[in-house]
Amino acid sequence: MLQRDAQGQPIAIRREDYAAPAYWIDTVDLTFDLDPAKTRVLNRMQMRRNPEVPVQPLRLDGDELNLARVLVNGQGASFRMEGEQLVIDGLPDSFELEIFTTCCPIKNTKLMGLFVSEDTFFTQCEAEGFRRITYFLDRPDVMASYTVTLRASKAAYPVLLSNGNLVEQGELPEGRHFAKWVDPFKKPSYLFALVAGKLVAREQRIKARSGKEHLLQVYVRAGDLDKTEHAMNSLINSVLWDEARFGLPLDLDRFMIVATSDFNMGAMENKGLNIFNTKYVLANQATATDADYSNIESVVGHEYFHNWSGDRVTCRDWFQLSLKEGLTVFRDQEFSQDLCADASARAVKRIEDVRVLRTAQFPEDAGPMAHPVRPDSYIEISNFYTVTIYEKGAEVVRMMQTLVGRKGFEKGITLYFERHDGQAVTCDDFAQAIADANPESELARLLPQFKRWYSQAGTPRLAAHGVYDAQNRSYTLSVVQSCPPTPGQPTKEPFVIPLNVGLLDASSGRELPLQLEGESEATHGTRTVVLSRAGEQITFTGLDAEPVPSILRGFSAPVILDFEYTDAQLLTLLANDPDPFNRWEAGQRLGLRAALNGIAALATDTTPVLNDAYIDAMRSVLRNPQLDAAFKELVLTLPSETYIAEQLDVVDPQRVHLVREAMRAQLATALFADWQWAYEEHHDTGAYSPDPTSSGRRALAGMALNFLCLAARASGDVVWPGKTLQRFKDAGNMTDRFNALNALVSSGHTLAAQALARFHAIFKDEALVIDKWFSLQAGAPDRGGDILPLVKQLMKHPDFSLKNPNRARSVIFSYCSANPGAFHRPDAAGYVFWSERVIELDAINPQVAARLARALDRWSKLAEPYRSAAREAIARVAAKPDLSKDTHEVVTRALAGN
Ligand code: B3K
Ligand code: ZN
Repeated sequence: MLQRDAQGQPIAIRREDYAAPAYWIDTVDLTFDLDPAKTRVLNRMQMRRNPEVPVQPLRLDGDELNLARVLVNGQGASFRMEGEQLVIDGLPDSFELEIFTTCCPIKNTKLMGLFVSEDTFFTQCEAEGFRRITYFLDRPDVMASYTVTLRASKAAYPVLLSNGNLVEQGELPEGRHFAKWVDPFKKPSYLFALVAGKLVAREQRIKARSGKEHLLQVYVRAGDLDKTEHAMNSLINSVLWDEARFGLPLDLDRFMIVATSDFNMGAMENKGLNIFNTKYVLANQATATDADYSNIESVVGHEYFHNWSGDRVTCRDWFQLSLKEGLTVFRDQEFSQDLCADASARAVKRIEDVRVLRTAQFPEDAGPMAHPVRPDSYIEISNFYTVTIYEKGAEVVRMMQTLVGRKGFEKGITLYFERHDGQAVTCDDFAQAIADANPESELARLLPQFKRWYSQAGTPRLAAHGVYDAQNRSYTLSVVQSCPPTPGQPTKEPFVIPLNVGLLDASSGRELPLQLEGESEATHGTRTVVLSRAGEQITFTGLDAEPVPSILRGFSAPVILDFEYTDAQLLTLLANDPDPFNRWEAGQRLGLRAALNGIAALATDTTPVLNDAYIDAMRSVLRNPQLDAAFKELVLTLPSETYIAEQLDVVDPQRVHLVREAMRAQLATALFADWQWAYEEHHDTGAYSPDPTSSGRRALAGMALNFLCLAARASGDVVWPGKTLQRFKDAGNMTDRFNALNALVSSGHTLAAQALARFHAIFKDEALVIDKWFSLQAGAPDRGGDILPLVKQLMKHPDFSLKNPNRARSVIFSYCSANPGAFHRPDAAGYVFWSERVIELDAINPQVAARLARALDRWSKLAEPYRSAAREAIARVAAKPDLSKDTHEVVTRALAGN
């Protein structure tokens, strides 16, 4: 229920209002009688007053609970309800509180609290779901010891799981049984979990460095056991990696992962009992793509790493969410990189991560939902599980590592866990620990200013300019930083920015030694220059000619770099930069420049054209025997429509789409022979293995097939589409099969229909594959407005369901959030569709609805008629009475944006 103030406005929670809890909960003893229609929950807590807080009534959070009984020290107690809160006055300093409630898991479509998915009970408590299970101090700084007894029908729910160790189990009358679990670690309520149902497990015993044995389990439904090997291997690798890289061991005898097909997000790090969306667990070569394999590895790692960064040390309040999320994303990114066999594969991972940041987080930081990595206020915390908290938060941690060095960072992590183990702490505590472990570092010297990364929203911009002084043989880079206003933050102070720089010789492309003014010797390779003022100059000496600067190598800070590169300079970087990130970036800049010129030219009716130099450069990359296939695939991928749109002040999405499609068509035709060569050279990857080298080869072969089908569309050639269909039929793994299907669908070839039908027939019983089938169609390039009618048709398909988040995302989000060329229609029908779905979903699942609501975040940048139509659609949603506070917050912020 939406809580409103006297003016009828929903209440915002503010960081500055944080106060310690008035009571502590030492132990919680929960007994569940599980029943889908009416589950009984007996909650017995040992509590005491917090002596550091003035005496006040106890206020327990609740949400959609039926309260049956409240006992204090075994006696009936008087209490009152204030909204959804249960309030008890006149309590002694310490007492036992017993609360008996019931809830209805089968009707829980929000998937928060206790819910049923495919006849199995699951929970999701982060951030505020525990209050939907029992009345509680549902806040992360209240940490308690949990004992949990689960009782249920043995036939229907043979497996009963909760956090920690199984201490007792047995039979009960009437075909029921029970299991009792004790978690040896104190935890906040958001880490509580239970699972009950018909499940089977893949098991593996491992020995840690200490010699201690652990049991690892991956629980799934009976038919899915053959899809758990990769998740198990990822888990084993995670355990070994955290111990090796940060000295952080597994602290439990048993570590469980359970998969469910109904889940609002990717996965959840409940102590010892991680609950996962099936999408991030189940994989075999027939059903999962290389991208699925790599996502599973990251998400399994991510949740496992939370065991320390999140569970052992947690957040004091939800404003500190990035304390655990930013750090844990950083850790999972490092994990995936460390598993790579070589530098090229590491760079590919870095480029992929930066691409996510720039296509999703930069727009967020420039839009109405922009918020600092540590927000100052929220209405609904679920709306703040964002790319800013996660991905920008990870970049902030990465900058700390850059400033103190890899070893220094490891020391900092050790100190952080030594200091704060078992505590609920803040982002300040984290930064302080890293700095204190490295007292001589630039981070320690600049700490208060560095922490502006936590408090100031918006993406900083670096305007850089280079001047060569022939007389002094010097080159001076002037860098001016700025950051645009964001909601509630009209002005910004300068950031601390670690800037990785190198110089290339303009004629040979070779890397030049670096000698800063005042230094007696030159160094080789990349230098980190730490910027902290609004404007700075960096002068390099000993240079015989104007060099080509390679700035922001490895994307050393989450900023936008403006530098007036000439095409020639970019071509030099693309051909020679030893920093693979900037090598890729040079190609992106060239592609972006062509796109922006094309968009501007279209206004005067000239056809957009990629110039020969660009085409030749792309051919050289494609044919370069020194480069890996995965890297080539990234370089040859044009900047996305979303990324191009972000560079424009006023966006005509149709024009962006048209120009990018024209560029793709041109690449297809101009490089036709090269694509044939690339396909023939890379399509055979032998027995399936998801490693970076073979997945890179598959990615490049898939890209080649895509361009070959696109070229065939223009030329009328039937050979390649035919070959593609054959490839689709013969493929030995899902990656090759799906790439072939995609090539037919996205080129709009007539063979696509039969391939789609066949694909559905083969995989009709594989929900995750059927999601791909929906998503491919809803996300296909629009031709003359054909996608929206198709999307509406797909929603009538018997396999479609709005209640299953994965399925809803596969159709609706693939269209509204991931297919701008199809969604932004001049007739506004896409927006009307969007507003109807947001409203419809809001009544079922507010978290999913609020995510979808964000699809129009950037409406105020749109050109007319899109802008007015989008605003109207948002206003229509906002005007709906009884909106959840999730969706309400998103749409009102969007409208306030302009
Ligand atoms: N911590 C969870 C996210 C919970 C989202 C709640 N709306 C997953 C993760 O980041 O690992
Ligand atoms: Zn996380």
